[in-house]
Amino acid sequence: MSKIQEVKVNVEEGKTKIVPSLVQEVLDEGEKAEDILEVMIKAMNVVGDRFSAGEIFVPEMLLAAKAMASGVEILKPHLTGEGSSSLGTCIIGTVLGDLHDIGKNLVAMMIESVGFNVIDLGVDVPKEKFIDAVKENDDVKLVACSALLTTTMPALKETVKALKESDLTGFKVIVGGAPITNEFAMEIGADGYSSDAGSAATKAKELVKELAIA
Ligand code: B12
Repeated sequence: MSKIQEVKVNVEEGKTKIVPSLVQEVLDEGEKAEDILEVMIKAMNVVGDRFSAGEIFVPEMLLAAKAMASGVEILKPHLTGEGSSSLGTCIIGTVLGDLHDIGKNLVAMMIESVGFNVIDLGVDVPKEKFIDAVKENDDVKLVACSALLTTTMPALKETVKALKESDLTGFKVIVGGAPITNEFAMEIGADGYSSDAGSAATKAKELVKELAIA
């Protein structure tokens, strides 16, 4: 088995102690950080499928998540560039009722790397907390909301609605997460959507440029 495949299998099996050193070895062998991230995301899809099939349960899913997070820590400096220019503040969080944060953390990392000052509200964030964060922080140009469960899509909708109906201005709202589509994002009134962390950073820059033109 190739070393990169070993990373995948060890993430699937939740081997938090092995994954960081294995990721480092694969990097040292010259493999690209983006490719290592891709196999780890594939590993999480396998884990999700096994969970759906009733082969594994929440504790195993949690271990796999921890293993992936430990690998991402090693990849971090290789995935992000030098965030030079200041594009303003981005408030990010996973919506109310939802505890998934790996994707949100990757998005935060990539958005930071293109020059935003990122304030991460964490998981299970009520809409009021997003609103307060916009009020309490300077130069907020972007609010990014994540939802990973079909059951938390309504909370995403409520959050976007609350942000848009508030008297706060000067920022755009971007949404994402596995069950979210561009169509749903537009339907609930978000300004932008992206399917992955890399394109989220590009979209974030585009949205803030639109703000400057408006
Ligand atoms: C790990 C995991 C967990 C862990 C989460 C740990 C953590 N710290 O995140 C734990 C064990 C806690 C968990 C719990 C549950 N989970 Co879970 N989980 C997963 C799993 C296996 C991986 C998720 C993940 O990290 N993927 C990897 C990351 C990199 O991908 P991502 O999150 O999609 O993010 C990318 C994009 O979506 C996008 N993105 C994400 N956020 C944002 C935000 C913005 C603004 C933008 C632009 C883009 C963007 O960019 C990211 C990077 O490329 C998925 C299966 C899957 N294939 O996704 C199930 C899955 C999401 N879980 C599921 C379920 C059912 C649950 C539980 C309800 C199980 C239970 N019975 O208790 C609970 C719910 C808990 C809760 N209230 O949130 C289902 C959801 C089904 C559905 N239709 O809603 C899935 C799909 C598994 C399955 N196949 O059944 N889970």
